[in-house]
This record gives sequence, C-alpha cells and structure tokens, in this order.
Amino acid sequence: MAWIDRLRAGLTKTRSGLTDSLSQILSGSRKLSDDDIEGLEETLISGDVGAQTAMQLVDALSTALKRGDVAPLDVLKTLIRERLEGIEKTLTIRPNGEPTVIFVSGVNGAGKTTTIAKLAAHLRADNPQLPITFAAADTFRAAAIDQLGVWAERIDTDFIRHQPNADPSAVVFDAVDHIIRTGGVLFIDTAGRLQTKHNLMEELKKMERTVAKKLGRDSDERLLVLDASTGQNGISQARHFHEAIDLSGIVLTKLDGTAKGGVVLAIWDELKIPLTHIGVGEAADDLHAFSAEEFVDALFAIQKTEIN
Ligand SMILES: Nc1nc2c(ncn2[C@@H]2O[C@H](COP(=O)(O)OP(=O)(O)OP(=O)(O)O)[C@@H](O)[C@H]2O)c(=O)[nH]1
Ligand SMILES: [Mg+2]
Repeated sequence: MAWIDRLRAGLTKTRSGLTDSLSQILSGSRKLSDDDIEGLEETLISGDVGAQTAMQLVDALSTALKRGDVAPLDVLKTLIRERLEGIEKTLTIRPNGEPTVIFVSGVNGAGKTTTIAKLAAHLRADNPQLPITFAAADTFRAAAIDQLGVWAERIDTDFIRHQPNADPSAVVFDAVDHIIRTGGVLFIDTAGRLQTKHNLMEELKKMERTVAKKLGRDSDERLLVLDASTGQNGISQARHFHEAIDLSGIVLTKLDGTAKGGVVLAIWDELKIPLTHIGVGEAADDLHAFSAEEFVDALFAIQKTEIN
C-alpha cells in the first residue's frame, strides 16, 4: 500500500469522528446557527484539537461563511492547513558522515525503540554507506537493552550497551565517544519515564549534558516520541520534556489507533514544537516524515470503503 493510502487508513478513526459530524453540521451553505457552532466546537474538541483552537477555527469558519464562501469543509481544510504553517521539520543529519546525535525520549510504551528502528531503517535505505549506532541508554530493564539489540542486529548497526541498571549517562558517554571515531548517526534510546518523577527528568538532563560535554555541542535532535492516543495529556507530557531537554521535534505515533488525530493541531498551537514524523502502524513504512498538506488531505478524504 502506498504511504498516502496507509495514512488515510490510519486516520480513519480521527476522520470519522471529525468529518462525519462536521459534514452533517456543515452540509449546505448557510449561516451557522448557535447550535451549529456549539456542535462544531464540541466535535473539534473531542478530536483533541484543543478548546482554544477549536473556538478560533469555528470563528474563522463562521466569518468565511458570512463572507459568502460556499464550501464549508474546504474552508475548514484551508484554515487548518494555514494553522499548521511551520510545523513540518526534517530530521537534521549532518553532511559527510559528520557525527549526528539523535536523542529519543518519551514515556513508557510511546514507541521510542521501534521509532529508532524505523528511522534507522529509512536512513540505511537512503544512504547505505552512513554508519549508524544505537545506544541502549534505557538501562532500567534488561529486556529493553535486548529489544534494541535485536533491531541493531537486524538493521546491522553498531550497538553500545552496558549492563542493566548501569548509569544511562555512562552509556551515552561511550556511544558519543564511538561515533566521534566512526562518524555517522547515533540514536540514543532512553527509558520510558513519567514526567511526574523529577529524578527521571534529571537523568535525561544529565544524559544531554554528557552529549554536550563529549561532543562540544548540543545533540542535533532531542525528539519526544508521543502516543497520539494520549491526546491532551500528551500535551502536558510534551511540556515537561520540553522544560527538561528543550525538545527539537516530536514524533507522533499510533495515529492509527485513535480518534484524537486533532492533537497535531494542539501540539503546534500550544507548544510550537515541530513534528518530524508521524506513525500510523507498526511497520517501518508506517512511519513517515510529516507533511501538513498530506495530513489535512487525508483527514478530509472520504474513502470509497467508508461510504458503505
Ligand atoms: N499501532 C501502532 N503501534 C505502534 C506505532 N508505533 C509504535 N507502535 C507499537 O507500540 C509498542 C511499543 O513500542 P516501543 O517502541 O517498544 O515503545 P517504547 O517507547 O520504546 O517503550 P518502553 O521502552 O517500554 O518505554 C510496540 O508494540 C510498537 O510496535 C504506531 O504508529 N502504530
Ligand atoms: Mg523502549
């Protein structure tokens, strides 16, 4: 299946939550009644667009319709696209095999380890010569180290690990040391941690300081992997991680399992942290660079299979 079809399929739940009721409310070109406005806002909020964004979108839509714009869904689509201006971000990979450090954070089960594997698989396919290293800085569980090790073997990357319960920063130290020699891209896998546990955030900061000390500059990317189904709670997670390590981008996973795809808008509106990739399934091809245009199109695309 082509990416655009996987994206559409992945967004089915969000789309049916959002567009089905929107099309009902917006069918026909007419002035929005107070009931319409309320219904619209509720629909957008339940798709996790965020209350303020929902209100502003509905206001803008209402104005556009009064002005005589005739296709409400198209107007809404354009409004959303405009709001997402600037959200896209390409992952920084330094040229000529110069060391690149990609630090990956996120709470338990968000999809950090599999995201690293997918990103590395894409990189390997695009540039077979580029050295890739994985660092198992999630030392809390032996299984987490092994899981990353299996991916390292499959994709054929270098792999830096210590014993379970070792200091994660010591792993980071060795891994950065390694890529200073080999060049290429280092992915640092960190433990799934709860932002409420202050000491765990401190550990992330310590790891980032270790990168900076060893490399002489900050990591190239500090990514947060966020499970889309956590919706508004994900926004608060992102805030905490952002405070700790100054996130450079977000990877939003599991858009396939949720009706809360509107969280993409909330992330941008409330945090202004760019989105590098989105995931709509478990396969490597299900993770893709984020395109606002594709996303909005897929969100409003009515598929034949959905008409029945
Ligand atoms: N449906 C779906 N599943 C995903 C997606 N991304 C990751 N997963 C699945 O989510 C599960 C957890 O992924 P991991 O990569 O192990 O998550 P993690 O953040 O490393 O988890 P911990 O190491 O336990 O903190 C796996 O079964 C992945 O296959 C996605 O976009 N869609
Ligand atoms: Mg993991």
